[in-house]
Amino acid sequence: MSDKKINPEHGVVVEERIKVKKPSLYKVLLLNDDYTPMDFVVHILKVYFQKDEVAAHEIMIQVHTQGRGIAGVYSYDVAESKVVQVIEYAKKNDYPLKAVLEKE
Ligand code: TYC
Repeated sequence: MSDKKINPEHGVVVEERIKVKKPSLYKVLLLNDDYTPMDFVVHILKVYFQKDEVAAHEIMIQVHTQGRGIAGVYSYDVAESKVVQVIEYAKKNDYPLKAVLEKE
């Protein structure tokens, strides 16, 4: 950002450059395991990551076959809270589903 001002003491235009950093983004990754049912992972993707049935199924299969997959990309606070909510919800249902953050 650049902000030009006339200095009233000497009438010279001075330019102040202010560095504005864009906030970093974080991926929420789901990790594969052998116990969490596929339907439960699809449900998680729909409820916590606003995916439709087709997208949720694609991501679930990606995790199942590749070991991990991107559920969504968010600011740090949102991503962190999604990870906590997903792990807690899975735990409540006795599934070992894991989610982690990764900086973009
Ligand atoms: N591998 C699991 C199964 O065969 C399905 C699964 C998919 C588990 C994605 C976790 O993040 C996951 N039931």
